[in-house]
Amino acid sequence: QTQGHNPRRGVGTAAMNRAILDHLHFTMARLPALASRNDWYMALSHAVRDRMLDDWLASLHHFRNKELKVVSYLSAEFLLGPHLGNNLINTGMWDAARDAVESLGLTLEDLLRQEEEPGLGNGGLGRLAACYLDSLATLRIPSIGYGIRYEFGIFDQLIRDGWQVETADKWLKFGNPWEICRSEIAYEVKMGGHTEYHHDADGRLAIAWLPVKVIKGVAYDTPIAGYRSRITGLLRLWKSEAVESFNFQAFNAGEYYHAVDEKVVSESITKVLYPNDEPGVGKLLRLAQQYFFVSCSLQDMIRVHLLRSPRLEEFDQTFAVQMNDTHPSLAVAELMRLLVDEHGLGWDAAWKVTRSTMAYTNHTLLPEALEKWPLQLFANLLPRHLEIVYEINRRFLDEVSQAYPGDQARLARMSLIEETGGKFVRMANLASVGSHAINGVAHLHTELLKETVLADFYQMTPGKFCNVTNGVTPRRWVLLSNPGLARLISESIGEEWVTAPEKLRKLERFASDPSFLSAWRWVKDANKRALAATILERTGVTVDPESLFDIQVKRIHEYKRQHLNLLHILTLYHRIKRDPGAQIPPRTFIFGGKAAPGYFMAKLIIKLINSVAEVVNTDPEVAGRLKVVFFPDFNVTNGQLIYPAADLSEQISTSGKEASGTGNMKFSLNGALTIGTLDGANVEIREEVGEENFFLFGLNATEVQALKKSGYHPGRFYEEDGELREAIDAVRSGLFSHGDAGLFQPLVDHLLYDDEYLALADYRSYLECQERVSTAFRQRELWSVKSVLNVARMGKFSSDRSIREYCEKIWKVPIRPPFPH
Ligand code: DL6
Repeated sequence: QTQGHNPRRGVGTAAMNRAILDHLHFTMARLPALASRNDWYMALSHAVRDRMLDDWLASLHHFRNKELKVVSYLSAEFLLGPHLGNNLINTGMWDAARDAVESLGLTLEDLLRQEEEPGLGNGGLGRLAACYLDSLATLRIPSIGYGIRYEFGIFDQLIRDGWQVETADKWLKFGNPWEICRSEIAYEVKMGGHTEYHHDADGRLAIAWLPVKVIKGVAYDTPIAGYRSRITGLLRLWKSEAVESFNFQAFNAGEYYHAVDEKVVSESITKVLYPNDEPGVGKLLRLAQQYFFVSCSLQDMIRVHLLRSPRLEEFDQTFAVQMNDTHPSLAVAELMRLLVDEHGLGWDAAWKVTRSTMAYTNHTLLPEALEKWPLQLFANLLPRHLEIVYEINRRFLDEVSQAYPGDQARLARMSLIEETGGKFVRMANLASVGSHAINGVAHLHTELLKETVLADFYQMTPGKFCNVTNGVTPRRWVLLSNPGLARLISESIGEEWVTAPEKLRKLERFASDPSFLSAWRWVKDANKRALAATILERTGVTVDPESLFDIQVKRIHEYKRQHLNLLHILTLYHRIKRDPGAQIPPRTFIFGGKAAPGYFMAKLIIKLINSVAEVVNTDPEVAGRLKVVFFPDFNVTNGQLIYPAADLSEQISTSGKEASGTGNMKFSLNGALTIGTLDGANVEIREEVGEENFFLFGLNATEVQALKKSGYHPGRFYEEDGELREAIDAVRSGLFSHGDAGLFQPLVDHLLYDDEYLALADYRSYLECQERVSTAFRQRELWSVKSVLNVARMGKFSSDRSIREYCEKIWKVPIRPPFPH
């Protein structure tokens, strides 16, 4: 096509300008004079999407190449973050779009702000999936992300009187310009009912599943631009619909409301994302969601495979399927059902291909987070799958008995069915048995997985286990969110680091260059000022950008220990009140994160943060020295503003509890220093950046286990440490709750009499470490050196490296050289 004449193509400013006006007119049906900001955002987004389509269609066509194995990433969550900015960065259209928008009298910044981010995930696991899509497309690996098109994503968090209030995330309310509904790519998904056996004409046993309900899953496709790779990946999300959305019999009989019953029930499956950290047991709708998306995805994959080859025994040559945690682990039973019941494969052939296709990533060691479904609930929804699970289990337990004769306890532990205290289907066991590879998400996590939750499976099949440490995409998390830093880095060492982050090492030699260090500080200060302005706007709190920005943003959970951070703040508060001359550099403590709506203790922690903020921020005796902020509604968009502005990153979980963490990587990649325990990927971050550039404190995982085993008495730490006592007593006194001594009592009691996550045991070590932080921050030059060295040595934590490892170790997909640009 001739550049500039076709409004759908051409990436210069003039072409973009015409394309935006064209979409405003023909897509949004608006005159410029009457257009709202959303009209302009939609017009720009459509113009950008048009320009992604040539590459996308070429990429989709490429998938049909029989020689290529396609990675299928099954995930109940994709926490994508806003598309527009990322697409402009990855496709190289940023400057043209900005200029075009400005030529229309608007600003790109304003239009970027207009986008409602698709919050289709809870936190780390979903965001990881989004980073992996970016890397898969950037590395030109044929891939499809399969998931659920939730109508309401993760709730929006408001703070009212210090408490978290949840509101529905209506992300689709103004339309979604990035998705394409493929009404003709739709599958039927059966649910409930019972099975019947009969012999067919040839005398073979045939199994019929007679469901009570059939729901339709419709594909919604979103293009995922690789970074300058000319490859656009595919995210295919399923929306549930009624097979028949309108019941004419009911309507004709005058039952107008019943006429749409089916539609309402069917659509409820993909209505809302479940917040995690909620007790999973008993949530029929969640099990239905998991089955629904897994079934649609596998039916889709089988369709694609059959376009290439009629032999389903070769399915594993067409697809490598990665199960992102156990949420999609029904895929094991569903693929067996599709192969055996619907496509006539024998059990052994089906099992062989199922196992060699599937792989399982575990993301948590917390026993309460390991999914298991009440057997009866499972049987009611998925009667055929329960039979398949039983058969897998019977055969598997035979193998276990042969390997470990007489070991009944082991059999009971490894069984897919838990039978002590109620019957449950254990999804981690199903995923482990049905996969050829099982991986943890950081070295320590994988080791602990092998020693604890999956120890029996490791002992029986050690070769299945491997580690792939998580990573994050430097495109969204540096280029897009920290343009000042990205520019400074590229001016100094060239642009290669964006796809070859090991090149960041070249920054090391600039760490001794005073003018570079001052430019580095200038960037950080500008980011801090930008965050300070937003904090003022959102919370009404004025913070000093000169102060140390000490930030903890992540889900609120006791194991992540936001309350340990609070104990430090309270101790500093008391120290300054006791000794106004105390040498404590001014600090701004910034928290952010959502608590699961049903997690009482996490919500109480949010209330306490806000209550402490109220007292500290208005106490003239600490004015200019301490500020505490709870940044509401932490999400990807807000993260893009927050990570670049941090001086100190709080990664203070109890050692052995955080599988990996990825926020830790984003902070460090943006030049924050970390205060952290030896937990998750912190261990590897410290190894990479150097122990002198990382503030380490606390018990390690072995010590945590030993202390627990020997009998942990948190009360002793309280008795023996005066400052700790003072901090806790202040909370229980009502000082932060307008005299209501009872308000925080549950939290205090929890700490004093249980303290499952050892906050009191680590308190003193944390405090001493924080003093080292304060001392270091006073030497600004040295701090900046450490900050540069952090960024220089974070190359390992690019999600490109993680994806290459998955390709090599698990998917057996060839790695292609970077796209030349
Ligand atoms: O692997 C991604 C992310 C890790 O970085 C976090 O450490 C881990 O807590 C998180 N896990 C979950 C667990 N959800 N489930 N099940 O989100 O995964």
